[in-house]
Amino acid sequence: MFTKILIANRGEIAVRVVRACREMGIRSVAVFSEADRRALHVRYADEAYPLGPPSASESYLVIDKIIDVARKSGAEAIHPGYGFLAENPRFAERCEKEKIKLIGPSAHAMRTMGSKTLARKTVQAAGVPVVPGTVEPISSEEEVFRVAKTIGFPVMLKATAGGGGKGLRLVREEEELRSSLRMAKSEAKSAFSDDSVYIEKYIEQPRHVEIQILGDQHGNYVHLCERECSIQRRHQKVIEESPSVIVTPEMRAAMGKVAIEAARAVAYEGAGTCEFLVDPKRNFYFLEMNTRLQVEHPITERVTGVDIVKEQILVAAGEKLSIRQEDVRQIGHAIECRIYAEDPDSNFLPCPGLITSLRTPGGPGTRDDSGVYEGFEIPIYYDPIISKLIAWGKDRTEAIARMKRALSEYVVTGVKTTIPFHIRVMNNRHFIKGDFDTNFIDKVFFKEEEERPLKHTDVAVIAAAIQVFLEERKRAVQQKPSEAAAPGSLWKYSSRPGLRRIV
Ligand code: MV4
Repeated sequence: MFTKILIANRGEIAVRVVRACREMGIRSVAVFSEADRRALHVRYADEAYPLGPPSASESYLVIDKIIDVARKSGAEAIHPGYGFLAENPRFAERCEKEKIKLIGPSAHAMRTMGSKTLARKTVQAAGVPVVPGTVEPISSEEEVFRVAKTIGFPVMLKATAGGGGKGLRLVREEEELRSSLRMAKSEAKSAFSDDSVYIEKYIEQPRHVEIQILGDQHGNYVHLCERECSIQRRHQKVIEESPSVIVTPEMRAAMGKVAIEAARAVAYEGAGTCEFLVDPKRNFYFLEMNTRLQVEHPITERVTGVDIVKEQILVAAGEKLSIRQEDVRQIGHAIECRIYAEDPDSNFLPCPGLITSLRTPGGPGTRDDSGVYEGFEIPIYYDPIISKLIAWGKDRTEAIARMKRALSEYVVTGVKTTIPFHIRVMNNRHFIKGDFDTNFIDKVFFKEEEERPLKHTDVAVIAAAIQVFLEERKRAVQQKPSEAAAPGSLWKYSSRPGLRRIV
């Protein structure tokens, strides 16, 4: 086993990996940019080394700097977390050359899955159902017309180097095809310096369901069932759950089996995820494979009891997976809400800044994976995530109730957060029924909230609340000085919880 692991990441995921190391008796090495000098991952790790300027391209993304710290600290392995260098095959090759074990799949697996056409070709050959379309980039305008007519409109043009929503173009009819192709190519070129695109049949009202897999160096594979990730905004997941309400036991077994075949096709090692689109008739199609630990891995850990990060470390050290497929059980229901320093009332505008007070929820069935603390200033340079709140229950109803309870306990001041938004989703009738697809947030949730007429009872409640507020203020002002604490003092309010503080 390794004695020391470098974590080439920051924030909550770096904290998550440090925790696994500590439990396994492995020393942890943190790296940090100038903006992260006081970050939690730096405090929790056994050692920490500076990387330089705040901008990721001058710190967390600089391969030479990371390798240099690994050398200096004597780390035998590097955990890349997610984002930054996690799916970079050049980084994987460099680690190989330096004889430092990268905790993750080979450069070959990353490269194959990184090219969306090569991934489609490879998994299709392994018997995995892919969305109808091309497995090679489009070579001419004639070809795009021919293929689109064969598979039928609507179609989607996608960047070969894409993934995660960049370089996508929906084409509803033949007339739009030529101009859409030009636009898709120019978008792909500016985003990825690679203008190649391919074509797929457009799946209407799809759900995004993904399968977590684990593989070791001895050819053993297990899948850890599915995660439902359809609740997304601008291709960023906001709420995930496991199990998915639409996945039947037969479907789970079938999706798990093909996910393992996809992994086997690239001799996959470590933790990985196969994303699928599921149409309203429950047909499923491979979309892409993520060759990293994912943000939402805790919900799978919660329902299966498997510590995915520990398994990653074990298999990277050459050990066999600690579990067999027949031991995998999905127990109860887990939901994750990603809590961001963003203003849901201003189009989710990022609101980084100082966290002036913080009280995290606890109690039965909750987990809060966070990289922040009271007094920490969320830097402007990175993803403004505050935490991932996970609630577990014996069934979906209990998981939702616990999530609502935990969200109501959560207090963050100093920055705006997405907590109120999550509370609204947990109360949404479509969400409660499990009736949603990838269009839920924009086309259903916000639209419905905007159009909802104000009921007379709502107006009465608002009027009553204003009345109570005014009366309380009058009472506060009328209090005798001997009784009333100084304005703004918390003494009075701490012993009399019924009294609201009037500022
Ligand atoms: C699709 C699709 C419908 N049909 N492909 C968006 C992100 C990228 N990973 C693939 N995406 C989609 N590909 C076909 N052939 C619909 C989407 C899509 C989507 C997928 C998953 C989660 C959220 C989404 C939101 C909009 C579109």
